[in-house]
Amino acid sequence: MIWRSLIFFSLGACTAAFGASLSGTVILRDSHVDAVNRKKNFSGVIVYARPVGAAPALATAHATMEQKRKTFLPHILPVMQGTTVDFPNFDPIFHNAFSSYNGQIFDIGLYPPGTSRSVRFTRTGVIRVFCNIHPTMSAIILVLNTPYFARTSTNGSFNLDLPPGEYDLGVFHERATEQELSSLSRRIVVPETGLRLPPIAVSEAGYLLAPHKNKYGRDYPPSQDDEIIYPGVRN
Ligand SMILES: [Cu+2]
Repeated sequence: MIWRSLIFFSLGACTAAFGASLSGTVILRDSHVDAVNRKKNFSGVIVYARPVGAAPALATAHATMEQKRKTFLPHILPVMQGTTVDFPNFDPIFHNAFSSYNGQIFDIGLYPPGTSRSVRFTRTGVIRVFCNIHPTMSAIILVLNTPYFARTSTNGSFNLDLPPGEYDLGVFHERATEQELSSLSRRIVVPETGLRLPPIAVSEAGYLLAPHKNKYGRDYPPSQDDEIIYPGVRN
């Protein structure tokens, strides 16, 4: 459980001793998702603030993306540039996390239950993560050049601690287009007393979920083939 203690240590180091807070609420619009429309679930949006004029050093921390019950957890993982992400496999079956579309391309190979592999992410960007065995598994690693970011809770609220100063504010939501997200970027000044932003409305209009291939660029084989390819592996 070394990765867990490293995460707690790194988060504690980031949030301690900063004088100001940046808070607000994100509202999702134009969605086709039931949880958004009926339950007003506005969770999972990342709000980040990059200090103006500063070039932060690469992080040396670790973060974790678990593979459990054929699911990547968390589904969206924001990390600072330079962070090493550990991919522990808690399932009784093999997994093979990879990304080959944009951001930082990687392939950690097929690895057995109870083991972990790691990747250090040194380039900023949106990395879409898939499993080469299980087509339903997907996740996103958002690599940011700032340590100041927060994830919205169910009601859309967010809060992050940071030093007072000038920042470029950014928003990431997996079901928003790049154009929508770039229109939400703006420069802000956080005073010592903190800053509460007006509500941020994020539209999901125009977003299309693109189907993905396996790491060889081919369609996934039928699921019953898993047992043939990996004898003895329970799926
Ligand atoms: Cu898998």
